[in-house]
Amino acid sequence: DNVFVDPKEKFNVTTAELKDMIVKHLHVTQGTDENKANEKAWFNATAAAINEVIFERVTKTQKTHFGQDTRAVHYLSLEFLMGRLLKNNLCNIGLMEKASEALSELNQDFNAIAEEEPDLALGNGGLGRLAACFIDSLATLQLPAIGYGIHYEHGLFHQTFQNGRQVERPDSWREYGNPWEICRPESVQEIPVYGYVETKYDDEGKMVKEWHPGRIIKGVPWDVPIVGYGANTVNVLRLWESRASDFFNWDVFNAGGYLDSQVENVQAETISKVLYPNDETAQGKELRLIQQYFFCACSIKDIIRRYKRAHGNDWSKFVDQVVVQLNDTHPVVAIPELMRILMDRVGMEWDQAWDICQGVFAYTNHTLLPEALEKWSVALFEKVLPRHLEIIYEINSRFLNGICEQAFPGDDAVKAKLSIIEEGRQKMVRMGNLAVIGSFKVNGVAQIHSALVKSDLFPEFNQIWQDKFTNVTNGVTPRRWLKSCNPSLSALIDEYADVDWPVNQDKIRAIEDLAEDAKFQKRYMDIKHQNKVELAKVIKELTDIDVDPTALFDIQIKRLHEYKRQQLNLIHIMALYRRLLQNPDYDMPKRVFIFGAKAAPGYYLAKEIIYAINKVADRVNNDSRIKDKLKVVFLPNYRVSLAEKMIPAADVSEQISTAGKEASGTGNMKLALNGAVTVGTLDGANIEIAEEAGEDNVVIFGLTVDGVKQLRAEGYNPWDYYYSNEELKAVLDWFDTDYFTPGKPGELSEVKRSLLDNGDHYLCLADFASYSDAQKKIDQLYKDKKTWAKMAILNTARMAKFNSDRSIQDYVDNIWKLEPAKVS
Ligand code: 26V
Repeated sequence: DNVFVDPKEKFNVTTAELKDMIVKHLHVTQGTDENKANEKAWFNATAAAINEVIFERVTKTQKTHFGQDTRAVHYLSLEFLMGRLLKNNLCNIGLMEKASEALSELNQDFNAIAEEEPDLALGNGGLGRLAACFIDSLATLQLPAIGYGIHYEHGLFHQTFQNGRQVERPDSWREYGNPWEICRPESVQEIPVYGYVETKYDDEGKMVKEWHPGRIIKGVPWDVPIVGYGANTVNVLRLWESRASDFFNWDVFNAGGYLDSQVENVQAETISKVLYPNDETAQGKELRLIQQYFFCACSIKDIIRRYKRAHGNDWSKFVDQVVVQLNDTHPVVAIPELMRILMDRVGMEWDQAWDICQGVFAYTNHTLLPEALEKWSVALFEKVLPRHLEIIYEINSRFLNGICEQAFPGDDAVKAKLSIIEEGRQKMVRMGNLAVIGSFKVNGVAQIHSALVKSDLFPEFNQIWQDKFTNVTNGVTPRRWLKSCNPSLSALIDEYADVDWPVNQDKIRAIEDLAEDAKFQKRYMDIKHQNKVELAKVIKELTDIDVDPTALFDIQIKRLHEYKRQQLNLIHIMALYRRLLQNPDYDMPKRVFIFGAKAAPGYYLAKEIIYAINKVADRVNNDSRIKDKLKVVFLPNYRVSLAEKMIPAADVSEQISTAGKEASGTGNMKLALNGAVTVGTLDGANIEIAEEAGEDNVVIFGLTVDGVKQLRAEGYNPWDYYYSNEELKAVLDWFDTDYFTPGKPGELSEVKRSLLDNGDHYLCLADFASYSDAQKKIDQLYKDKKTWAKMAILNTARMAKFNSDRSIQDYVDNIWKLEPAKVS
């Protein structure tokens, strides 16, 4: 029964019927007509029309799961970076062509209408986009699953540039409504916060704890349908919105405190107001802790409500029915929350409650960066969640005196390290340690990262529980990241691979045999060229810069962070510019360097790097001496929908993090899948990408993880590289002049300072020479059109490992132990 049915064959909705449905919704849900409607109304009507298919499937899926009493995974994440849903949903229900035809018969431009949709940007970057790819794969694989997150009123900020500097504006994605969500008032939850704990004794003399909360917050669920490819299963993403609890407010209200009650409303509604942009400053932010607790508590209650509907008060099957995946440490407060419910509400003893918790939670680590490992001060925890702090202390003392003492008898140094509580001037709760102690599995997100989680981050925990630590290499959905974002390449693949390649990606390997076929190479590279023509138009529109689509398009897209080393890319660009100034005939193919990146608003140096790239771009792009051989473009407001336009047009993919710092990367996978050649370090998933694509089809450079460790152990001194490399010295000194900021020398000096005086923490100077050589190799390869085409084709052909369906299957086999449920 695993026979694949092309989604196109499945819904026998004709183009004419779809047309009628869209027009009907223009009238009945948009209150307008074909003559008056603007593009927004057309977008909403189209969404409403396809929702007729989708919503029915949601109900059917839920009935099936309830009827079969399925085990399900609950994916808890503070972030879901969904992007736009119209094309994705059409792709997955197989109605893309018909919708496009229907709209064009109605004299509408389908692409313009799709552009009306705001991105659902409820995430920062990799971690949030991974969650989005995962829920797509879960539905496609027909697995019973639900995503839980926050219904932020404002997603990740909108970025503009003013004189080359980043300016943030609020993102109001929902300002004019969102057709993809359903409010579920029947599943509202009430969540306590603040207050104090009373210790009491019941009739049998047993100690009981009663939490008297200081405030109650209401959680309102909004469900976004998640359509699997083929649309058999439509799961939901359930996002919680905070409101003031009516129940709690009435007292104040009745006492004549109408205005006070409005203040309470504002405070309660603040919880789901805005997504935190990731920077170090979230630590100690009370609102962030409340966000985490609010959505965990709503989700745990929701899970228990659903379980009880099937099993009443019989808790014996809970661990068989429920698995909760914690996306980083952000939702880890769910562990003490479930303990609290089981003990204080259900009345279980500690051991039974703890067994249940340990059977339910699994934790994914997404970063080794010390500054990103979450810690909360004990004082803050006690103020917001007094009962949870007690439970955490109890978990900790049982762990330290039990398992830890057995494994490391009398070793106080190890105990201090493994303790959930960090002692010191200010006591802290270490969320990573709590996650490891409370979960039955802990995974990293690429082979090398998972190895480092074991060897460097949690070595003693790994000694205690060797079976707990595992790897699941990340992946991306080929539905969004190839089929719908690159329709021309997909059509070409359709000619040579079975139609089910979007679910059986291995089938794309069929084009391996054509990698050296001149005709196929031409067709493949013509498509790449056409995608570059399209991107050139976008660049012109957004920046007014003219770029030549025959030039090599070199793309670096990811959050701006020192460890990702956009500054290394920049100093290499400056070196090329200098070579061209010194020798106008310097031998290199025309290149366009394209960046997309948001900096966290409080990350000073990241913003200086953006400014420096923009200033260098201004100078380079307007210097006639270099005859357009070099262009630099920084596209503003990088986001999922912009990525979908950039990735299909990339020739080169920049993946140049300091080895050991990038846990996995997922943009690297999307770019390679679309035929970009990776210039990368041996870091994160780059290593596995090189293995799959073949060493000849990527360009690797730089220090390895061991090399980095060795250099640091020897004592790294960036000045050695500065003084011994004439070109590097000249480029760095350039930052102090006014060459790029006329009349304002020193405006770019912060970048230089970070690379010299401040110690070049991410070893840019150590890797510069090797990076420059790698880029020379790219120049040579690109000149040989046949070789280049072959490399690009083989990258597309060999990326099946990085399908998020494979990642999900790994989670299913090694962690979740789930069975698919066929929805007929
Ligand atoms: C930290 C913080 C702290 C302050 C408040 C908001 C916030 C949000 C996120 C984070 C940590 C982000 C960790 C992360 O995004 N890791 C990335 O995960 C990707 C998916 O596994 C992986 O591909 C990237 O290499 C990794 O950097």
